[in-house]
Amino acid sequence: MKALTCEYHQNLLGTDLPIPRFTWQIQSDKRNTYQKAYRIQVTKINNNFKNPFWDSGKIESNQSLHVSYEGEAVSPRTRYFYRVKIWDNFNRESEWSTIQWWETGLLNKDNWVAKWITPNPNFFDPKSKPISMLRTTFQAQREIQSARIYTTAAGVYELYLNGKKVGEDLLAPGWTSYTHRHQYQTYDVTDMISDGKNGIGVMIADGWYKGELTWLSKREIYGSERAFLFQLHIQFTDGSEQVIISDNSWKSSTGPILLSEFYEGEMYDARLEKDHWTTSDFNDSEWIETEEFPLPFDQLVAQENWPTRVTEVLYPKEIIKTPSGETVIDMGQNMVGRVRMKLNLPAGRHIKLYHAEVLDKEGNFYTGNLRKANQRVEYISKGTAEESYAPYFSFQGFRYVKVEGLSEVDEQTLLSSFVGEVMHSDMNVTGEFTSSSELVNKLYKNIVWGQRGNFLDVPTDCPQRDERLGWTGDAQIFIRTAAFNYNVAPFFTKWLHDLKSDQTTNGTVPFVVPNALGDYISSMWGDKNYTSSAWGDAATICPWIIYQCYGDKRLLEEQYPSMKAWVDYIRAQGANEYLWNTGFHFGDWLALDSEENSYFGATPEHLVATAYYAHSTRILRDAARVLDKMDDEHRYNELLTGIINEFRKTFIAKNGRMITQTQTSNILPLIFNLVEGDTQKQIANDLNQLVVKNDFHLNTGFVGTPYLCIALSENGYHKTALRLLLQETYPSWLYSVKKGATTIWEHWDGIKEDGSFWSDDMNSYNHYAYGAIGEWLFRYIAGIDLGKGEIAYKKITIQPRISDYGLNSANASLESPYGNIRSSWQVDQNQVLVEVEIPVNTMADIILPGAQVMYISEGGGELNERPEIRVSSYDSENVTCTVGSGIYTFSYKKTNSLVTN
Ligand code: RAM
Repeated sequence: MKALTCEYHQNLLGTDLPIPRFTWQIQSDKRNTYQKAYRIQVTKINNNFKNPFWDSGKIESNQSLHVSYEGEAVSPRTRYFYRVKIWDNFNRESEWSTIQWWETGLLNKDNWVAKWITPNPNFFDPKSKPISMLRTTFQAQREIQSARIYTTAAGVYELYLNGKKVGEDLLAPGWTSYTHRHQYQTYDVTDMISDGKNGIGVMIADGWYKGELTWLSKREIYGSERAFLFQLHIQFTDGSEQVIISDNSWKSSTGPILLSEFYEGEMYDARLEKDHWTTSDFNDSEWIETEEFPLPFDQLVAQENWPTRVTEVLYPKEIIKTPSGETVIDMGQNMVGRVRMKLNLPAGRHIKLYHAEVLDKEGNFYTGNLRKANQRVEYISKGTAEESYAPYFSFQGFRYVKVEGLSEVDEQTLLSSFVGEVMHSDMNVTGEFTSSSELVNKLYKNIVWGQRGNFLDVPTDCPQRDERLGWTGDAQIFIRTAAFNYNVAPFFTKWLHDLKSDQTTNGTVPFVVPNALGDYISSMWGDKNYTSSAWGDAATICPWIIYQCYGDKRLLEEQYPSMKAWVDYIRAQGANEYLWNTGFHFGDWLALDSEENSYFGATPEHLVATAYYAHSTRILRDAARVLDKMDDEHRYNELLTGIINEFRKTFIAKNGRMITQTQTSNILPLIFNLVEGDTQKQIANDLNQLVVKNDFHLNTGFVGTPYLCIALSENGYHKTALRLLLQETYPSWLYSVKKGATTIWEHWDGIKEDGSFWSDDMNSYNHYAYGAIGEWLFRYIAGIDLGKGEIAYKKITIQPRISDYGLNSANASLESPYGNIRSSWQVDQNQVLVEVEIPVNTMADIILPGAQVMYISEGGGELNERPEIRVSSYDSENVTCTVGSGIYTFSYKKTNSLVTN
């Protein structure tokens, strides 16, 4: 038995889920191993499984993902230990797994006894910038057995107990649609509490709750007051309990953080620090009382997402003196997080740090593209040895840091005084991709960095300018790639719950989730509904992808009403129910075939809208099937047929060609299965021709780009797709790599060939959308894919598209729910080597291109010596071997041109 998890976590602290699910991976020394039966036991007393709280008994089943707990109803604040054993197809019974646990949170609002409190408004102007500090003390009455804190804030908070930070989470409670859903966190503080006197302190900043958001400089979107909620339960060894809560006996003050905002940055005067303010013996006689505050409790939910943390520390590459005389630290990587400094300075020294993504073509520090986001961090020293500081409640998107106030410090000291702390949702890494092209490898790294920078609690478009919003379109475009790189199931579970909360009663999905923009854009474009095709479709696409990649049927079920409301919304929009030809749309956003200075690509917006309408309807129909909703399945199947017919009538000419000849117009019908037979061939041919005529350059935007290479590879033009990938001149993926990019840009020409920039009004250098090519790298270059119609990689397709063009090797792995999948190939002259790893309890079709059955060897022996490998089909181009789990090494001489097109 390998990795055993409960709701994607090894040990899960503080969940409100009444029925958690278990998943396990199995190890075997034999090929072709699968599970025949399992048994799960749960106990409330560690190690005591003699009288388990729940025992599933031996269940004959091959299910090893998301097996639901079926014992008695769980109690709040309770730890449950669990273990699993399995029986396999070789009649082997495994040992019991290691013992792991999950622990419930407060479960429902009735279990909150704490009060929301806020700094007294008579003493603290709620508009004031210094961040709030709240504190109290308490006496632990007896010998402590265990202690838990349940806590959250209106704002963002950091909590301290007896002088130490509680947990490693940053920017808790994260960003949700607070009016509907407000996460609280659970911390195990057993080891932090002393017998006797204890002190608690918390700092609260405005954060997403009331701080500045959007380029419209909106403030107080969710509320006007910072507030805090805290409940500590201490269990004593004698079985008694003590509860410490937030109430108006807490006191408040302000301290060294004079300002902290996401866009603006942070201002810290170390001379104002209040030493030991979170310990019990601090003298708070001058602190002011707090007030109880009437925030509701119904919207409180236990943390769903991975917490935000520092996941890596980067060391500066060099110090640059720019032509205009600035001192700039180069981190060598466009990163998101904060700079930590460690300095020895006299008291009162004022240091300013400015953060930028790029230097301009003269090599000077450049912040034009940040718009109103100052990204400025100021620190005033207190004059002690080794002062260490990094912003608490702000984060920056940057590669370069301009330093002011340290002119006498030499370069070496500067280099050793600063580090970059990379921050994002702390998701597990699941993917890896390399190939024989260093440039492609760099592109892949840039894609991963784009995800890290923009998966900071919500999937944002960009992490640096005065925006950083959860644009729905960007999220749906990138989600499949994201699910290769990292485990994003909890991340999207939380975000989709917010999407559902922010969806309006008529089904409209806002442009951004959480909806910080309100109806601004609609008023700008005069549309009554603030939504757009391809953006709102995140409502159907995202839950479906999470279902496909992780087998998460519960999320699909939870989102189903939202998915349905979105499709029904579209149905009510068009001139007839099969067409979406009204309203505002972003269309093929930022495509290069747009008119001069326009953001809107040339592909007709209603073609995009209707194609996506079909796509969402198909997903909804398939989801209805999965969820056994037969009437809906039938209804939406009919709707889909109607939309496809209408799409063909409206957007395909009599000669079987798209009425507009843009790359994206041809991509969409291929990718969304809106055409077949000769029409499909014609459209694929047209797409290929458009690329060829453009000298193997793309000109697609947000809608076309993610699917361009897939449409080509799927329709017999893989070589064209490869040429697009390997294209180094503008516009192409590798163009930015050649220009030194370390992340993905928002515009193909973010930096133009002459070194000048795209206009400041919208030019991010860390925008993951075009990184959606990552999906194609995994599925069509390395060839790791879900079996057709399969979920969670229960059945895998390994189909390396080995080519005689460009690449001669590729290697990818994916930590799937069942375990590691790997596909690695290399071609040397005509000799092909394919190495594959398939996890236990799954099967795979391995499609070997250019192979002939009798010339294939595996692990040094002939195929017919390997009864566990079944040749399930072959033709003149491919041999398909069907296998169970194991590691396989195929080698053969290729017998024909590997990729004909
Ligand atoms: C800009 C960004 C974002 C995009 C919207 C439509 O704010 O480019 O990525 O989704 O426009």
